[in-house]
Amino acid sequence: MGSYQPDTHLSPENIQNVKNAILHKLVFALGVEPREASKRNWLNASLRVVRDLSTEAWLQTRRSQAANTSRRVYYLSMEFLMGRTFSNAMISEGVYELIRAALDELGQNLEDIINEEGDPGLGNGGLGRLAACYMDSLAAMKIPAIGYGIRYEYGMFRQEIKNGEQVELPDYWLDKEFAWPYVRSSKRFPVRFGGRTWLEGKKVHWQAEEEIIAQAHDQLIPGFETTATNSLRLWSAHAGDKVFGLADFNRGDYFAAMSQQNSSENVSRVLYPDDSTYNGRELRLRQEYFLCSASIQDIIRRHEIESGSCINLAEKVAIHLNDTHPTLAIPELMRILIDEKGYSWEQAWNTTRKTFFYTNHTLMSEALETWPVEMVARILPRHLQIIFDINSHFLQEVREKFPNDEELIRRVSIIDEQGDRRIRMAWLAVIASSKVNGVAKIHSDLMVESIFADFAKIYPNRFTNVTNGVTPRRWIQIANPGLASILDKYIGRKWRTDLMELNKFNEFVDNADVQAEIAAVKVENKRKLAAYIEETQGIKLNPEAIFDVQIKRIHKYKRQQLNVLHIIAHYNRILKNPTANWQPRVFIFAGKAASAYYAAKKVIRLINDVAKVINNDDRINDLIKVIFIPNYSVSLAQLIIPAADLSEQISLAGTEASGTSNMKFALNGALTIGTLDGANVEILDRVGKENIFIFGNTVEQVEELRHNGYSPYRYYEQDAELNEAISQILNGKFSPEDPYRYQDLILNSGDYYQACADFRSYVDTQEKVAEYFANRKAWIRSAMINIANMGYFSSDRSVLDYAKDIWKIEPMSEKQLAEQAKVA
Ligand code: 4GP
Repeated sequence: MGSYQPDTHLSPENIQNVKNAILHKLVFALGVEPREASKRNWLNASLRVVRDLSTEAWLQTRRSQAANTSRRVYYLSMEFLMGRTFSNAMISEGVYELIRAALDELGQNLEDIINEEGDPGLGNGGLGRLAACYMDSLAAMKIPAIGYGIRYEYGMFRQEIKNGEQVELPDYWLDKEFAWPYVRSSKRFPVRFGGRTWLEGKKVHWQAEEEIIAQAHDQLIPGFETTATNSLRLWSAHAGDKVFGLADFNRGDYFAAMSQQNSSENVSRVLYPDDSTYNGRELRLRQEYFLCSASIQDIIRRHEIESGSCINLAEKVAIHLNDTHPTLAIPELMRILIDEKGYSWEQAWNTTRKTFFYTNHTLMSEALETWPVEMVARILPRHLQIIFDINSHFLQEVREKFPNDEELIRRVSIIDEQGDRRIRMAWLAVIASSKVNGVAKIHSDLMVESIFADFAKIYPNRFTNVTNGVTPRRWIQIANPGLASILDKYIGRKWRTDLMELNKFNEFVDNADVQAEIAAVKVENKRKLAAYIEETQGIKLNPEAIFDVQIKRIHKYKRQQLNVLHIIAHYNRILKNPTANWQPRVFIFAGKAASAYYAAKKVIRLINDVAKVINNDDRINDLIKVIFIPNYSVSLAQLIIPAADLSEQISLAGTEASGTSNMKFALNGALTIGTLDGANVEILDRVGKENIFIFGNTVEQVEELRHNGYSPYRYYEQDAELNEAISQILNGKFSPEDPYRYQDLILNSGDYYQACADFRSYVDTQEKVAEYFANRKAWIRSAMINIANMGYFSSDRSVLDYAKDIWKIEPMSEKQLAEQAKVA
């Protein structure tokens, strides 16, 4: 810890000081008297106290980063799913117990206060949560970094389930006061849209027709037990005074002018609720440019203050693109360097292509962003010219390397000339980045064999892999304090910042006492989850049952429908043989479906319809319960994951880029049932095949089936259990009031993700799961082997890999972190 760090021992004097500090914030920052303070007031007062501690470190980190000669990385992402701040900040500053004691003396319960905090849903799923884990790890690993994103007023919608169906409600998270971020009134940048360009000599001018202001909001990202405290800077859009439709204003039509203001501010109004499918709407393009333009201007401003000019930008700046969403940062940097700083095209391009790095998160073609040339011409006319220029330089290079291959030129051109002409954002990202990576080994391999095969030929050294990871602070220490204290007792505390320390836990997997402790913590976590479900849904669960969990976005490729088919088959088996020695099971689902994704919403309804029938069937004597937990969030994941026995990772092989919940589950001692897809493959390598349940077709087999004309009917006809389950769904057994509800769901939709092909292997493997669970000692031992061998999947390891192999950044030392320089 740095020298700024206060004494955080649990002494009576320190407790008194913290109490005073909280009371001071309550009165003088919030204007509330203690006797009238609500839980939220106590939360915000306490958050302010912790923020004061982080702020000193934050200011010091900014000074020392400015003095540092190494690069800083700027992580651009349209999504950051940060989860709650308070616990994380307290553990980073080492004051968790101190705050607990102080609040206790003030008559407040820390857990209640923690649960008061909202959970901003500024992301859809994996990509946004990964960005949050990386922010945490970059700070903990002392890597100089700033995250850039958008402060959406409305995050991901709030999901309610009504009559079994998903209902979307707006999530206006800003109505709950949130005392953590700083509004940086001096950090404002104009972002321009539309208008026209013209040439004057060699210089291009851009006369925009609209200008809005990006305003910075900084969230502190305190590194765990280090001075290093990075920033996450989120932009909000403001109309400023330039957007007023001048004509309206002159006519005195104030209201018409104000409506223009509203439409400008729409840019940061709401997160696009989509995942893995691309939704090419104009507002989204404006949002993406808004993020890119404000961030690039800020990066250049900071660099010029620190370095005196723009000249050595690429030596000091690495810009990371979290998927293609921020790819417009590339032409924006080119534009500023050429049009505003007077660089030649070559100088600007040389700088740009050394500065950018790009991570691909999905191979699904429907997720690849493309924008109509016509739309970009209208909204970003100057950027369109730059993209055309980049393309023509690039195609010339390709022609030189591969003469007479016009077919190749057509495929790799940034402009897709088929139909309405479109800009392929992934192509632009690849061409302008020094390195491009996938997020798990199998995904990175498939990436160069499939979507980027041509580019891998043109740029053989550009592609690499960095397997995703998750932060052990949030996903063990905060989510599972019981497990954290067992680990502390047997292997010491260092796993928090060096997760490979978990290897030492391998020594204890045969120790009956430790096994009993692990088993007890698991049951305790299951009780906690069961209590939540009973309170919110009135359903009682048996904590001795297998807790079989699938929580993630609802998407066909993730195959929640395969899980449901197994539940129905299992139910049918019990009904046919009710007295057999069945293992009780609780099937738990959570996740949101994009609001326009009809099939995914139907799957939610099917889960709830099946739940209604099975949960109320006395004949099965509570041997099965099916639960759908509404409104999935980071906080809910923190409650559910530590309580899981079985982790469902059942996507069709070749479709899930990595997955990260698979890592969180295994780290918390759940066994995985999964396909050879994404990071499951690497989890298998580490835990060994005796401690994971792998089933289903491989990527090659999936391809072969597809090649030969896959038909789900073949399986339906040949497999009696599958036939029965599907027929029941189709005949309305689970929706008697509307028997045709699911006519279009499985067979008739063509089963693109081959659930029917993997059904037999899945069901047989589930049977092995039940048998294995009956031998509780063996199961717990396997759970411990999972925990002990998950060290590799720390996001600390991931960001250190990025720093070393991709960004070429050295982590800072505490000594460097104590240095001073002018703050930018
Ligand atoms: C997700 C991928 O689907 C998931 O496999 C991966 O673990 C995660 O990114 C982080 O790399 N993709 C998205 C998305 O969330 O929006 O494309």
